[in-house]
Amino acid sequence: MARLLVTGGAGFLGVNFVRHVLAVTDHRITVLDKLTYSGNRVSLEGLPESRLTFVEGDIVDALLVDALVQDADAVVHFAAETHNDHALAEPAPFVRANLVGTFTLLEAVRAHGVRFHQVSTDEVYGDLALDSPDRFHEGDAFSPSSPYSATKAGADLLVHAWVRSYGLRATVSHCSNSYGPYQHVEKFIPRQITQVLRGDRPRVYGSGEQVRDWIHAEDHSSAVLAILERGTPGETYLIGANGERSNLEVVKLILELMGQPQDAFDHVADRPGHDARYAIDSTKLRTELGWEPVHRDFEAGLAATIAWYRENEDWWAPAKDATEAFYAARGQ
Ligand code: NAD
Ligand code: TDX
Repeated sequence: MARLLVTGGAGFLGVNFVRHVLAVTDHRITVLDKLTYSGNRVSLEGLPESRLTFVEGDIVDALLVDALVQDADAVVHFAAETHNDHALAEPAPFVRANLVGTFTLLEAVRAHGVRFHQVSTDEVYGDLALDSPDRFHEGDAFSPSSPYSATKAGADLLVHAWVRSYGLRATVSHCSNSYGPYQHVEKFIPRQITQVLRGDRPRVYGSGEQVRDWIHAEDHSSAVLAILERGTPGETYLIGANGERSNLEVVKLILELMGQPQDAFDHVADRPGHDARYAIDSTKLRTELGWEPVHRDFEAGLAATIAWYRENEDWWAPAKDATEAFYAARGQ
């Protein structure tokens, strides 16, 4: 039995990971989360208190981080500022949480010789052309285009430097866009689902031809656990499930699954610097660690996600008005 420190465990992917680990292992988990606007304590309700401890705190707080790392066998680092539209509006919190926060954790795991896993994004590799067959691979050079992805890339570089310089036992994963329960309503899929649930129209940035490579959050969780348990320290793994779809395809599928006409959405102002396409080659994770996704049917996964938001309005409704006010001020 291991003791895991999970940062950002009250956010979308962190909650899904905590729930997955508690279900399939006998590990004990301490969650460290600042409960920013995107963290939600309610998402962790109902889980066994004997195996889950929640600490409200900041990953930039070196004393707190050191004390928690000291008691852990491994740290799984999800905590971050994660929304591209916020990063464009106000990048400072991203530099603080993503760069200084990761640095603070690295210093603590270095001091105590603790295994570390960095949860990162495919966006560090920049974007791909819409008409190219290319996909991202582990050896590709970082080329982030946005304030968010630049801070994630910077944090990943710190991890690699700590591995090389201090012999840290660390792995890094880069995942494509995830969907599933407990995702904040600011993100693409939950925003459009909750628009329809409220009787409003989905909003597509620009042409909507941009492509994202969708993976269910539960598959992300099983991949991170596989890397933690069987990955080689120092190595990078790309996580993806061959889920490429344009934003237009996704919004039309949401409308169809929710019984609405396929043209019942609006095109709104585009995102500045909008990345065209992300696509993951996850061959290394599959062949070296034997990982496979469970959710291979995107339509079924999306229908289940729609059902979750339909049934959990109490969870998302408190954040919806502020989210839409933020977008309205930007013509989105
Ligand atoms: P999220 O915004 O839903 O959750 C982030 C969590 O981190 C929140 O609970 C928040 O309270 C916490 N947090 C933020 N700043 C903190 C700080 N200073 N100290 C402690 N906690 C803090 O994000 P998510 O979608 O769950 O993403 C989690 C991780 O996965 C991030 O590192 C992100 O870059 C990465 N990622 C996400 C996706 C995706 O599609 N969601 C894809 C690839 C990678
Ligand atoms: O209302 C919208 N309309 C729209 O067309 C929103 C919120 C988004 N979009 C577009 C922008 C993107 O092309 O949908 C796509 C997905 O947007 P986001 O959900 O904001 O995700 P993205 O910017 O692709 O980044 C996500 O995946 C990688 C996560 O937010 C990151 O944290 C993760 O690293």
